[in-house]
Amino acid sequence: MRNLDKQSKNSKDEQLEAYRVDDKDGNMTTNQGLKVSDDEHSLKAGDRGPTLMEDFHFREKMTHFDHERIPERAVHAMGYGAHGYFQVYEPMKEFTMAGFLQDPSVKTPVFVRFSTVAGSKGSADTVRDVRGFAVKFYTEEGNYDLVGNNIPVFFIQDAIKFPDLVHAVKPEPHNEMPQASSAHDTFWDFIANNQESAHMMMWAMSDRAIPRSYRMMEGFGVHTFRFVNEEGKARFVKFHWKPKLGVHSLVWDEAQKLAGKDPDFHRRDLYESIENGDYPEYELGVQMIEEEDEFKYDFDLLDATKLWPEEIVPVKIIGKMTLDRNQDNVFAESEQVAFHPGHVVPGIDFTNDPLLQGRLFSYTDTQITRLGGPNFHEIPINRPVCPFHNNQRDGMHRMTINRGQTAYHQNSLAQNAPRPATREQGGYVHYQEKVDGRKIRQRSESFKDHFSQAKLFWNSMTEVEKHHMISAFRFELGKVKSKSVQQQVVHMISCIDSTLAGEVAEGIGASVPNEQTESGVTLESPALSQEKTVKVPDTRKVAVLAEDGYNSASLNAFISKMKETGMMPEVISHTLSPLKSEGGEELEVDHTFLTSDSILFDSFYVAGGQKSKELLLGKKDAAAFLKEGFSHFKPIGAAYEAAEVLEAAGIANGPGVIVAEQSQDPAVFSDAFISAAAEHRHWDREV
Ligand code: HDD
Repeated sequence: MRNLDKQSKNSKDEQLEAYRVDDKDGNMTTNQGLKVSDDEHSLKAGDRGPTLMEDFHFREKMTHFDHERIPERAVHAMGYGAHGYFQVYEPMKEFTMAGFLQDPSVKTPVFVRFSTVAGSKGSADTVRDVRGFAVKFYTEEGNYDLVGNNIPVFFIQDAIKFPDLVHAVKPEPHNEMPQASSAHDTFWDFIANNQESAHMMMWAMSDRAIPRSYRMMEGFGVHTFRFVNEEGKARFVKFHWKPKLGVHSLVWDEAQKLAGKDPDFHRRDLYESIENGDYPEYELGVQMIEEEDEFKYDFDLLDATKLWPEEIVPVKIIGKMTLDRNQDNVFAESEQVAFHPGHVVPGIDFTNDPLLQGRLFSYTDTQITRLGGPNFHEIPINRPVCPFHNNQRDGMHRMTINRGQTAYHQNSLAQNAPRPATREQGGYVHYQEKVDGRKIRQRSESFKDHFSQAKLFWNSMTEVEKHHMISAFRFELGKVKSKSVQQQVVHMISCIDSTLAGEVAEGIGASVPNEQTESGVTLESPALSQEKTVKVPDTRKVAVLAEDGYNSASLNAFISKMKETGMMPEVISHTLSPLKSEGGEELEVDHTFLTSDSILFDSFYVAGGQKSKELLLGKKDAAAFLKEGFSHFKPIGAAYEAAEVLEAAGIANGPGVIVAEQSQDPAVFSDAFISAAAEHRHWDREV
């Protein structure tokens, strides 16, 4: 049940309240308010006769249904949102005049939409893809949208190439396959022939592209933006979201199976954690570079295929976002929300990053088709919480009733209202950057190093992460049919790292280039490796395998300790009938082996009790369940008497396998299990 008391009430929530309708109050009516007497039968001439045109109720109901769908987003079609709030930790006055970044006591309402990029609306959550991380701040100075991804760089440097990138990654046009996957010829053909994508390619083949949860991934604004303070002083800034639960991923086998067993895995995880009161939290960080240091680095700050290594430009943590309320209606909120990187507030400005500049056009443009006209800002989820006035009028679905005679500027009839505001009054004044140049279609020389940071990323990975990347390349390129495209990609990889190129080439039967072309970069950025992330057990799911005759003393102690720690134990058995312990106590079963699967859990525990153990040993599914969890490197625990169940599954003692000792203090066992669960995965296990 939703914990309404713990949810914060805020100005956006109050505004949305005016639009919420509870359809259970009152009679059924037509859209004109006429009470409906029958919703089961169309109006006919006789009980076997034709339906009559006169049946306005039938026609209205059917017409509305016929027009229920709107075009899905061109990219990021599959997504899911949540409400929450943002609070800054300390005033940011020195760096920016943005009002929502000044007062730590102010909670700015936010709406966040997480998404995949390539798949259609309704496609599986756990595919290998970049994740969208779009945040709308409803500030008192207007809406500010930070429309980011979970990867800090992008495939291309100039927005003019965006349609090409998207055409390449989307299903191929002649057969509309494959859905929500980059493992096909056109995507890799694009990559090999647009080498600026090298760095992003490495991220997309890393574990970042298969997150465990939307709650366990970072977010990045990607572009270099500007912070501008009251004095008009500007600094370059990059935005980061850092999840309090750390950054964690699935393994590829698990991700693929989840796409079938629970295509809504990430949506469900977000929804359920908010319903349970386990509110996802992300800290906002900024990296800042002084304007005078613009050319101090060996990468161009305007190039969106480059990151600023955190070890060189530290991330300053400035606030926290908490997601504490699920949507009421996914269409009204997630589907109709309209983000735009050009929705800014005073104190936040753009740079000349050519990718950002192009985005500033694309987002409003796409909403006009998607949301059916230029008035999408009036849709409840998109309305600012502060008043908005201008001379824009009319258009499809206009809802505002603008009173008065004038709708132009300047005017004398309405004393020139609505009047532009001066900078002192809060008017947005663009940063007065001096620009001087010839009109040319060219890329700056400083954008032409595509491989150094790709190599930096590779150097920063642990051996396990490197191994995952090799497998990802082998998988993706192994699905490519064109030998030429495969070979071109191997050549491209060899410009990054020859060992990686060799491993990939071997896996797909391509040849390794003879000449040594790899990037000479030896630097590492440890912050890029997920293995160094925060490790906590909170909200981790534990599958508790038990049958009749379980030992209630040890199981009850284990379950209460898990709950106390903030972990989520769920009981799995062969049927949903309540279990009876050795002493006759009852225990509710949450799932059966049929309705559940090991891939839905982070860790496993086998309950004690002789009879329970024998029943678990008697059927193959418990062993299969545990074996799969083990092969995905997940922590596994067992009560002393249940050790045999692990043995039957071929699970030997080793990393992340914890079997209670005879008469061991349950608290000691639980602590060991909790530490193992916090580790997320035990990679040093032989599987
Ligand atoms: Fe984009 C949606 C993020 C480059 C054009 N983009 C969209 C969404 C996210 C991003 C998170 C989904 C928002 C939502 O949940 O509704 N896009 C990015 C990032 C980029 C990026 C981080 C590079 C740094 N995008 C990009 C370029 C263009 C677009 C270069 C075009 C010039 N993006 C769009 C779009 C979408 C979109 C076609 C589709 C639906 C929408 O805007 O509202 O306009």
